[in-house]
Amino acid sequence: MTVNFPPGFLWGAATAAYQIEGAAHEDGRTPSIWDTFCRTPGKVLGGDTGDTATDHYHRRQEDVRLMADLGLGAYRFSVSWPRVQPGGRGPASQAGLDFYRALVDDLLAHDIRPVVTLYHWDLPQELESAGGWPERGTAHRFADYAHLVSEALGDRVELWTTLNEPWCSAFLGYGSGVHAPGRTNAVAALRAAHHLNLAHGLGAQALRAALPSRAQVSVTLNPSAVRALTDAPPDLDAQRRVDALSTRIFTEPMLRGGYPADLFADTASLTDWAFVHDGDPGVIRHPLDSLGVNYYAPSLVSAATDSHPSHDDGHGGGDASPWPGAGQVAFHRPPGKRTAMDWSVDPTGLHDLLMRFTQEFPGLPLMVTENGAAYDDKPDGQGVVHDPERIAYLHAHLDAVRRAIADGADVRGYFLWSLLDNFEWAYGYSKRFGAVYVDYATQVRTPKSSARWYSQVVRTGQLPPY
Ligand code: IFM
Repeated sequence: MTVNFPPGFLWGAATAAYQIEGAAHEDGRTPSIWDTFCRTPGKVLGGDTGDTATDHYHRRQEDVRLMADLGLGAYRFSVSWPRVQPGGRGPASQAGLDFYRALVDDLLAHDIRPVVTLYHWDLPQELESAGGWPERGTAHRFADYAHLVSEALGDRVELWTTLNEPWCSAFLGYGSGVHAPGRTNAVAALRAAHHLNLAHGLGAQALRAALPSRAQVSVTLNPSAVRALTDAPPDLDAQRRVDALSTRIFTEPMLRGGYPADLFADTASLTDWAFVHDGDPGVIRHPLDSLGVNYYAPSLVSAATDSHPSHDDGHGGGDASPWPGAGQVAFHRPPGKRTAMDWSVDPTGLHDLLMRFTQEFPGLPLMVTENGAAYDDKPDGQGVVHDPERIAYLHAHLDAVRRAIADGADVRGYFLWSLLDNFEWAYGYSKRFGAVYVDYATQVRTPKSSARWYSQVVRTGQLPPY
């Protein structure tokens, strides 16, 4: 049966600056923590860097035409902080801002709504050298940066997102160290999480102060759809711990104004959380116009036992953990199909998350700001890229969104990750998430069969039978 999505549903695709732009040394851009990390031996597969990426900085117009050909209604991209405010403080780079002004103008000329994310992981290296996210000052620098971007783009962008997936910035960047800046310190990771929350609150305030009242302010999280292996109390406790560290550490302060008590208890042997100052909760809690949810795969956990020792959750890091205070949690491989990231394919996790937030935060609109899958796509002899697994993945997950809407969730849009194959962080260019194939030697773009399929969904607002 063909099913319809609500009128006005926003259909889009997403990217992030460091993953696609390239032009790392042009027009005054200074290095970000990812430029430094890529140059640290052994950190990124194959020694890949974002120096050229998909050369979007120079192919902006071609890429916007591609989006228009697909019929996209919206495009979610991030602004590179070190491109528009070199060094992370002080005056703006007009050349950097001009790039985003031109991008937004191109999008609007094609009736594509720009959705700006201010921070998708590319902290200016100077700010990391001054302490990075574990230091409070970084949150204030972020607010200045938010102000500067909103002044430049506020007349033409209505949809704003402060941070993308702060869990990754804090816990992969400072806990397991598999992301930039590659530090492995549990307390630094918790401090980073708090200062990212503070940055969100201060940034949201700066946006509201500078933007016209029609502007909408949001944040994008990657909440964990975490399941317990059994209903036994120790396994349920493992689930609770991971839920606190992955999801409630952000949703509770951002949407309710305080950290969960169980998170403080779980991490009490590591820190007394004195870095949370009086007044911070009131700053972090900021009325949002929507909550962005990124979803790829669920997690399956239990209490660690002799037969199920605590082991890697798939985020790497060896002995260093992205889960401070959850050392006794064992992560399991859920059964079933997997993507090229070795992530399990389970759309019920997306439905569960959308329903959970509907129940926990009634009245808060939701937006699926990322969803997609990596597969080992290759052009055939005719240069055509067939990716039936991605079509199946997208179909199943859009069906989960459709079911959530039918069950009462107020989901306003869906953004496929990603428009283009791109730099997949520590995996370099080895993982292809794009609906559009990129030949990195020539930079030629070839829409995959999933792009044509998605285009039909976008144009009709209907999910065809599968
Ligand atoms: O590529 C990333 C993106 O930058 C953030 N969300 C997950 C994607 C796939 O790993």
